[in-house]
Amino acid sequence: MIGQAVEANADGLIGPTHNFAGLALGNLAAESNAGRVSNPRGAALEGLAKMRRLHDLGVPQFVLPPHERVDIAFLRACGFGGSESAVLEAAARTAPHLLAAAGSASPMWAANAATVTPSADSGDGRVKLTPANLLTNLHRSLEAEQTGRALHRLLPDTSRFDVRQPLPAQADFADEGAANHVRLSAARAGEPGVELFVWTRDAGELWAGTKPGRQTRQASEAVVRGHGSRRPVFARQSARAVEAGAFHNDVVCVGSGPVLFFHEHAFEDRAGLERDIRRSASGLFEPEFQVVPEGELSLADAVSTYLFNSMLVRPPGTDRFTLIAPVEVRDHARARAVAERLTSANGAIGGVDYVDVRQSMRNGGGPACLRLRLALTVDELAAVNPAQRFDAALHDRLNGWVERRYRDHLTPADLADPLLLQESREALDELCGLLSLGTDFYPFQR
Ligand code: SUG
Repeated sequence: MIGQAVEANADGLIGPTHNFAGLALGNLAAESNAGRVSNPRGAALEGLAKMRRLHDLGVPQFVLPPHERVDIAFLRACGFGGSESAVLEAAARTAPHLLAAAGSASPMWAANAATVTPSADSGDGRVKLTPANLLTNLHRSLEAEQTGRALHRLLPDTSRFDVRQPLPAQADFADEGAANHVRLSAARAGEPGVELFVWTRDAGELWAGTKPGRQTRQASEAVVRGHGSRRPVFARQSARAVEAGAFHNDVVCVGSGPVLFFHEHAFEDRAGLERDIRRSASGLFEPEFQVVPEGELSLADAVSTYLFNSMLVRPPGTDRFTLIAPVEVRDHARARAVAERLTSANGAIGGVDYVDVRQSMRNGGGPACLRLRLALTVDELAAVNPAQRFDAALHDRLNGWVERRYRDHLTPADLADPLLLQESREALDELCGLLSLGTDFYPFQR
């Protein structure tokens, strides 16, 4: 029997070291903002306000904790020795790029935390999660282990949730998680669905692009095997989209329920993609493809506004989707016109709501990047760690915590400040209490 189901979100809480270090090659926003002064406090408050918006719409919302940064263990593994202050000082002087990698707050982008297969679609009837190895970028390759720990805390019931090991940490298996995965299903939640796995390069090919292809076909196939995915569809993202700055598929495509909303040039073989999805969905639901042609919005404008990095959510009790779009879409005439056309067409998307996550956007992270989607049955939802469930009271506590603990300006050079390390650890130690994460969640606590 098919149970009731809901789509919840777990957002990455933006950490105290949020900064603009220009670490992500091929991510145009991050490249162009390198070296700017960031506002970690403002960033975290923006992220919390977005969580509040979803919570107020009635969508179950959870919080994923930031990771410990600066990652001193990583710097030690790179050969720096002595006291922590000596490690920071020597890294800043001789290898600032390693310090920047060790200090990035990149775990905020929870869409890259893992690939998630709902229980209705998995081989053994459990929700399957594979933490992404994120090995294309040095700073992001430091995330997988702590992410796995965080997912175990969030989803402790192993009879319902299977948090797996990341794929082998080798370039053939480069994996960026849910940012390259879309799950489509009937409008009624809880039905079996179709999983779209989008890859950018083949492990065996000589990559001709000037920007990295972060997801291999082999990685997607390994996730499908591990999850026992019942109805996987594979599609290749277009090289053109990667070159235009779509370093993840969720920069040019978003889907939920039966709706797949994407740019004309998002995929190498659009006809093949639509055919394969229709075939897999046959007997389950009728897919609805909402395609934006280049003439209506160029790929370049899609990347700069992050229209497709909107969230498509269906608030409980409503029968149409709301597009949760970044304010950059509202402020761009052509992108806004696309959103308005969609919502006035009497189709599946009924409204658009704008959120301000500008600090994250400057690093190439829009509303959809900040969240990991969890399609859950009602029983599974009840088994998620309740201390990490976002509500008005937790919002107040976390706002207060950010106001007290976070700096309001930071440059990549500030990562060398031993005081920042100390402040960050004290903040995370307090957070463990707020989210009931225990006293051995972070490396510095052990
Ligand atoms: O991996 N930016 C992230 C943005 C991730 C966005 N996520 C999704 N599209 N799902 C990245 O490129 C920039 C950090 C810096 O340069 O300081 C960064 O890592």
